[in-house]
This record gives sequence, C-alpha cells and structure tokens, in this order.
Amino acid sequence: MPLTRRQKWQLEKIQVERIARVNKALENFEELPFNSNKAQTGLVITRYGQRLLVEAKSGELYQCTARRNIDLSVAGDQVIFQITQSNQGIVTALLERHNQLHRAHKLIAANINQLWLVVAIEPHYQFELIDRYLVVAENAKLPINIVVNKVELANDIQKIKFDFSMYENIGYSVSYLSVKKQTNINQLKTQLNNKANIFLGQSGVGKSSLINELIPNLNLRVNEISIKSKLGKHTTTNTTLYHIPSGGDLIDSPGIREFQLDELTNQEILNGFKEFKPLINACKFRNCAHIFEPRCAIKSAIKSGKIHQKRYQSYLALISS
Ligand SMILES: Nc1nc2c(ncn2[C@@H]2O[C@H](COP(=O)(O)OP(=O)(O)OP(=O)(O)O)[C@@H](O)[C@H]2O)c(=O)[nH]1
Ligand SMILES: [Mg+2]
Ligand SMILES: [Zn+2]
Repeated sequence: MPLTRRQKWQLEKIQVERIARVNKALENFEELPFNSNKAQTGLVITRYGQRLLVEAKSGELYQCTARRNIDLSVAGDQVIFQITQSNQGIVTALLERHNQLHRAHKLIAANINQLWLVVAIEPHYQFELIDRYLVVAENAKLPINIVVNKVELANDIQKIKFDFSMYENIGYSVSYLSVKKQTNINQLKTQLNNKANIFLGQSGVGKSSLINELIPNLNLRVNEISIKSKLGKHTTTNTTLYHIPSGGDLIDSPGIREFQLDELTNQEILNGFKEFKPLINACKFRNCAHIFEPRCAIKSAIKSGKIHQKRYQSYLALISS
C-alpha cells in the first residue's frame, strides 16, 4: 500500500532527526573503543539491489542491509552501521553528502571531488556526447578532466590533439593514454592522488581496463568490443569504489551506449557551456536564446573565433533535443 503524505512526512522527519542525532554522537565517537555492537561509520563500496557492501574504518568489509526508513545509499556514501554477525551488518543512518551525481534520474555516486570523462579512438569520441558530460559536470559544480584512451589506434594523433585543443582552450585538461601500450598511466596516477574520483564515459572506452592498470590484482571484468558494430558491450554493471594503492579513491561506473544522460533544462544547458557564460549579458535581448536573435554576443563570438563552431553546434543540438 502506498504511503500517505503524512506517513511520508513522518518518515522524512524521523530520518532527519536520526542523522542529526548520529552526527552529534559522532563528535565524541572517535574516542570510543571498538565494540562490534556499537555503531560505527563506514564507507559504501557498492550496492547490489537492496544490499550494501560497507567498509569499516578497520578496512574490513561488511554485507549490510539498510533500515527501511533510510534513504538509498550509493558508492561513496558515508553511513553509520552496526555489525550483526560476522561480516554482516545493518545500516542505521546515512551521513550528509557533500555532493551527489545523477544519471538518467538515478543516483549513481556520492562525495566525489573529481570527474574523469574517458573517451577513446574506438568507439570513436563524439563531440555532442562529450559536451553533454561537460554540461552535467558544470551543473554539478564538479571539476572534470578528459582522458583520451587507446591513442595507439590513432592513424593521425595530431588530428586527435587538434580536435581536443578545442577543450584545452576553454580550460579543460586533456590526457592522452593507452592502457594497452602503458602510455601516460603514471601521470594519471599522480592526478588521482588524494581525491575521490569517478570515471564516466561511453561503454567500451576502457574505464575498467584503466582501473585494472591503476590497481594491480583487481582483475575487473573487461569486455571485447564487438568488431562488427564497434560499439562497446556493457561490462560493468555495478558502480563500485576502489582504493588506489598510490593514493586516492576511484569509482568505476557502467558506461552508457548513447545519450542516456539526464534530461537538462535549457538554462542548465546554457550554464554548462562555460565559455558562453561571460558573454551572455552582452546580448541585445536579456532573454536571448542565442539562436535567431539579432546582436547576439554568442553568435558574434563564433564569427570572431572566440567560441568554437562545434561547441555551438552541440549547444543547438542539446537545446532542441
Ligand atoms: N586497443 C586498445 N584497447 C583497449 C585499451 N584500453 C582498453 N581496451 C579494450 O577496450 C575494451 C573495453 O574495455 P572496458 O575496460 O571493458 O571498457 P569500459 O569502459 O569499462 O566499458 P563498460 O564497463 O561497458 O562501461 C576491452 O576489450 C579492452 O581490452 C587501449 O588502450 N587500447
Ligand atoms: Mg567497465
Ligand atoms: Zn545571444
């Protein structure tokens, strides 16, 4: 039976009060001696349906269920849990998140401070898809870097670098990698250090392969791309957090095959093109959509080369989709 509004409201209230109480208790918590029955903080590593894999401060992993009135938690969440029996426990509270990342209206990860968009020579990168991810990151106010993987497959690397100079020119960092040839992996390791990172990107670009390279002995399942379609098959199904031995955390998430990202409002789309933002107040019309309007600062910037034509094409495609 669905909950009435009143019941829902009561549940929410209980949840808020519980978190407040737990947060308060936590202030003194660090000094408490370890006791299996006592509540402790943990980090959500992954979720399988209703079950959570939670890592205790000790490093030990516990398979947990969550109390019914607790919000859904995901990889990267900090929770309070109690051990019920060996390697099992129950999550009793979800601690406040610094941020959360959604995709197609589904919460995928929390408490991230750096995003990585992984693209590849095969399946070949598409500007509109890249721009879509950048828009999502800008709206989530999270820094995002671009990784171009499988560069050993490129016939003309200068052409690839030229393509991505468009992104470097507006302030995104771009790394050129080959997991297969071990190119520039160490440089990436340094950039992942001390951060909570997440790899995003189309299926088959090599996110899991890259994580296997960064974390030896992990042996994540990676898939052969079907040669016929050159489209990646979905290999990773769970969003999972890993600790990198050289420092930092890394979340692997399943790739998407097409444009299954969140639906964005036109305002969010505009916000997501960061090189447009400083110009929009210079348009003649305050509500300029930068399409047909005369004396539009964005369109002038395209003519003068300040804004790249391809970025504007993505903008138009995104607002009309
Ligand atoms: N040629 C080449 N192939 C690579 C490279 N890195 C990864 N691959 C291959 O690309 C395929 C897909 O790799 P995955 O790591 O499974 O891709 P993924 O991004 O995790 O895909 P999903 O889990 O479906 O999102 C595998 O066959 C890898 O062996 C590379 O640098 N060069
Ligand atoms: Mg994968
Ligand atoms: Zn305009």
